[in-house]
Order: sequence, then structure tokens, then C-alpha cells
Amino acid sequence: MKSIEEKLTAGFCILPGFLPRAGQEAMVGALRRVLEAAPLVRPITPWGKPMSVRMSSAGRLGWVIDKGRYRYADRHPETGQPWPPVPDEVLAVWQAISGWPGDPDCCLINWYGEGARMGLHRDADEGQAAFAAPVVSISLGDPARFRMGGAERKGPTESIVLNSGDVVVMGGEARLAYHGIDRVMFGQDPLLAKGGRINLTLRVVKSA
Ligand code: MD3
Ligand code: FE
Repeated sequence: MKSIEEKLTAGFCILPGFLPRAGQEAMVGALRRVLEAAPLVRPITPWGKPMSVRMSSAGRLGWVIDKGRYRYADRHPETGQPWPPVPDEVLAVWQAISGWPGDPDCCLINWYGEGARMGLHRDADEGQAAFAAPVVSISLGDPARFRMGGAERKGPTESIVLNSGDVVVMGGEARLAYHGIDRVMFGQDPLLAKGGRINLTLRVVKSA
């Protein structure tokens, strides 16, 4: 049987258990400090509904929904402060596997509580010049069912489980592929004391 990588999109690469448990714990500690300075918010979609995922960012730019528009902003929408720097532990993962000469501009932090999900979408707000760079994703905490499609919204999809410590790289054709999170298996992994899942996505962004 063909793997999800072969069937759907060249450039999709999953590294199961890339981060050892101690590395996951250290990363969660660093993220707690980031979130003290840049608290999680529930962005309001262009359709007026709050997302089920809570979000914040680290790095030069953060991904926000501002008056119904998706964009990268250089300040936190509520504190008005610049985003905290990307933790060294996170940058180390990017440097080890992205194959990209520079650092990412944005580390989006997604927090999934019970029942949170993310519908099928593409990451396309970074600007044409940034699509040559891969997106790197790090999963922490409860496992989640991740859905991967191709270049078209209506095309075939396949799902896999992402576990704590898994790292996913989306380069080449996969960079603009449709993807989403169907559901989180809440309370299955003790990494986060109160349960839930954190996903980090590291991206190069053209400008603000
Ligand atoms: C496939 N996050 O923040 S990570 C997102 O688990 C996002 O929170 C999901 O999709 C999450 O935009 C999925 C895996 C991932 C990240 C980026 C991708 C898959 C991707 C970019 C292109 C194709
Ligand atoms: Fe995405």
C-alpha cells in the first residue's frame, strides 16, 4: 500500500517522534513563558464566529484575523506588544530539518482544547515569495487526527494521527496543499497537565 506521502503530495514529510519526551517538556516550558507575554486569543472568523482553536504567535510576525481579514501582524492584537522571540528549542527544530538558510518569521501557536478542530484550508497568507520555503509543524500533547489533501479543495484526502513529538514538513507541492484537524483525542497524553494539544507552525512570511 502506498503511504500518504506517495499518494497525495510530493513534499509532505512526517517525522514521527522527532522530539524526545524531555525535549517536548522543555518546549512546553518555553511556550508557557511566551504565552504569559502573548496570551492565547480566539480569532473571530470572517463569518463572525470565534474559532475553536486558541492562537498566539512568536517571532517577527504573528498570524491574526483583523476585522475579518487574515493577515500577519507585528503586534499582539490585544496587548499591542511585539511578539516574543521564537524559543531556541523551536528554532533548533527548524534549523535541523527545514533546509532553509534563514529563520522563520512566524511561529504560530495553536492550542486545541476539548472539541476544537480546524477545517480544511491552505496556508496562503505568506505571500508568493515565501512559498519556496517549507512549513514545519510540531505537535505537542494530545494526539489529533490530521487530514491531508492536495491542491484542490474538493480533491481526495487522507487522514493520519499526529502524536506528541511528531514533526511535519511541508515543502514543494505539499506547501500549498489543503489540510486540517478533524479532532483531538482529548486527555490521551499527559504532556499538558490539563489536557489539550499545542501545534506550532513555523513559516517564512514575505512581509507584514
Ligand atoms: C500542510 N495547523 O496552523 S499542522 C495551521 O495541527 C494548521 O494546528 C494544523 O494547519 C494544526 O495552519 C496542522 C500541519 C500542517 C501545517 C502546515 C501545512 C500541515 C500543512 C502547510 C501546508 C500543507
Ligand atoms: Fe494550515
